[in-house]
Amino acid sequence: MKNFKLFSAILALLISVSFSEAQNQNCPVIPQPVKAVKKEGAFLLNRYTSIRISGESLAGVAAYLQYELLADKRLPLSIGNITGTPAINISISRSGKSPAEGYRLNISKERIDITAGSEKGAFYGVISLLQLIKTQDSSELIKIPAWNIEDKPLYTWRGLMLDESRHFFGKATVKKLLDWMAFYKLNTFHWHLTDEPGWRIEIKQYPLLTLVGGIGNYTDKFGAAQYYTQEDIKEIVDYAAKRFITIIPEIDMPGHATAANRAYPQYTGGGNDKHPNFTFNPGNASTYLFLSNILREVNALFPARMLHVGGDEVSFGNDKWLADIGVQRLLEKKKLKDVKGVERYFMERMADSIYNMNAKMLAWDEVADMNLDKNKTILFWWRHDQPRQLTKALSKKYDIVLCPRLPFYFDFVQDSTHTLGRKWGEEYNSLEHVYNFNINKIQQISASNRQQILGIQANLWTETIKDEKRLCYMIFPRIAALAETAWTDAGNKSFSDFKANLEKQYRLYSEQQINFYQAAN
Ligand code: TNX
Repeated sequence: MKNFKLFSAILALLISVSFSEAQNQNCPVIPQPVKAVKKEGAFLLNRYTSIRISGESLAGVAAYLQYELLADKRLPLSIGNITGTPAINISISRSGKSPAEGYRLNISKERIDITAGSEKGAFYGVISLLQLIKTQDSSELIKIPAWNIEDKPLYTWRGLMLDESRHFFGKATVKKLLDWMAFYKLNTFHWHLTDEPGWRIEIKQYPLLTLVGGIGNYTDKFGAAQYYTQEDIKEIVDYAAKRFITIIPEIDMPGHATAANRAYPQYTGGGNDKHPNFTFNPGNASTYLFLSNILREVNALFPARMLHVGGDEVSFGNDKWLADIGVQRLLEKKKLKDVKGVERYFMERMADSIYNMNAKMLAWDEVADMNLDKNKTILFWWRHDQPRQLTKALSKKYDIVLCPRLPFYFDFVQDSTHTLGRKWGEEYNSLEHVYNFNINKIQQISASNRQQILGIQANLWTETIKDEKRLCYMIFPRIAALAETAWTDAGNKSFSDFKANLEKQYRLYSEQQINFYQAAN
């Protein structure tokens, strides 16, 4: 009898151990890791814990962890080989086997180990550790529960776009956004810097772009000029780089060019009553020089070597093109048939000049109609109601970022009762819609063209967003759903677990005075 009891106890133990080993427990990290196994015990973090790194290339990653713990927990840790202290060990193993951006995080009672194949992977290990620390209930003692985490992202492009032409938010807001992007392992910040209301980036060769073009915004036509100097840009690019975030600048053309045309009317291609001076003039040879000079400066400011040139909604304001003598000559000389042909000529010519800067050309899905170098072009599918454009982009073998309006336009409201913000008929973008986006549900994407999809991105257009408070309301918590959808494989996701984890994030938002929407569903 005694033996039987012992036997069944051992059996129960074995079963529970193997069960917990096999199961991926819901870990309070967003985005949910690929594999997370909870262990017994916890690591006691205190001021005597040190941070050790395997090489100087990890100094920045260690410093990030060090500063976050000081700022958030008032814990001043030291970096280095301090013997006799329990340590957080961060190391790189360049065996070539570790997946890009992947990491392992092992927490035990005695030590914490973060190992990765690259600095970026190590940074994400640090981020997961910080999330485990910050989501603990605050107390004097910081006990980090023991976890063994093995992780890597689903997509290489995990993006967020901010429109600062319609309304300008400024450096402090952008930095805050970059902090949260890093906290959720988003790695690409797409910066929409020019449009109808305002031009927001200093170009040394053409100072009027900001001095005149920077005046006004969507709600106040005559508001004082607001823009980023080239020094500001450098500061923000560096800030992002420390968080392993790449910034993609967007200079919209040939449409959405109104602000530039106010500053330099000699390049305008006209517009109409609703969108005056909406376009650049594709029939004027000096337009191409003007725009290439601008893009050269922009390319020098952003190390990404990727220039987004819009290319969207040209038909909103190209009414005057065919009446222009320069455009008429162009039609004749290049044997173009119609305005669409002119638009194609314009984009292809700009593409040439971008390729000559050794940069990639990025553009909205309208550009799938043109013939560009598939190795040097990335297209953004945004018109969810035009799956044709996605099919076209796929068949032309372009790399593609998916940012369909539904569910990835964060200027769309998140609840049926909300009125400030856009809807698509009755449709809107709830937290759950963002969370449940699944590439497998898009018919146009098959196993054979799947590798052309670089990833996903949410776009924050700001016609209806005037200040940081409103901006945060539209971003939080949808940014967390975006991040998990971009990082975690569908098979590993669960909306109910995500919602449970989100409760802890709400606390963090409140602590940092983030105005967020607490989804009811
Ligand atoms: C479409 S997406 C636009 C933007 C607007 C947005 C509003 C795209 C390429 N163009 O200019 O701000 O809709 O939701």
